[in-house]
Amino acid sequence: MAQRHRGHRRSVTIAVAGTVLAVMPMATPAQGSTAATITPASYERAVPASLIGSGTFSLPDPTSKAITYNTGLVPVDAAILASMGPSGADYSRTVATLTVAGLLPNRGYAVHAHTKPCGITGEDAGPHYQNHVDPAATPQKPSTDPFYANPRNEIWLDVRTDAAGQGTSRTTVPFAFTDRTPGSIVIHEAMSTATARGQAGQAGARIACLTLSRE
Ligand SMILES: [Cu+2]
Repeated sequence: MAQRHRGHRRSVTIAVAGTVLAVMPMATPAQGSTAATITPASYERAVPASLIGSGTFSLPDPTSKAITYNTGLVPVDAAILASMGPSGADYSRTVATLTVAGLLPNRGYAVHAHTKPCGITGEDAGPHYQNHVDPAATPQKPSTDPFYANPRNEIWLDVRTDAAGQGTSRTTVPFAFTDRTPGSIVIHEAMSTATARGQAGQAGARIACLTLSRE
């Protein structure tokens, strides 16, 4: 619980309290009928964004939401469904779920939320989404510090398929989305995500990607 009130979240709360009048008109479309009752105190408890994505994988194409970069491991027409949304009485947590079908049977796939939407190459999805962003990470050298690259500060959805190539996974993380949300779900070549110092979060080549949208 103490983590919620440190660092990033606190700075957002303060900024909102000072600028609530400027924020309110922009918030109105998303808040619907509750807009009239928004105050600085209640705004912080507004429901965080929910994200969803689904599709069947296609070869890289700028208009596709679900892209495979390795058809040997993620065949064209394999299917994926992912969702992320607030959980807990005060929306302080986020639940993420993943369902896949048509992948290789009886195989683990390492899967994470990444910061940006999918693109023509796997690298377009950016680094892993982190709640507290590793200050030492750079585009050339992504976070491998297990203090930041772990399944409580990132969203890991490593999945194992059954004999029919279907699988589901689910995780609950102890943070809510504030001003940032993930842009995609990336499937990696490795069968699970590394956790050791210097390797944490790594999972090999990016073999497929699903773009997430606000629900
Ligand atoms: Cu990843």
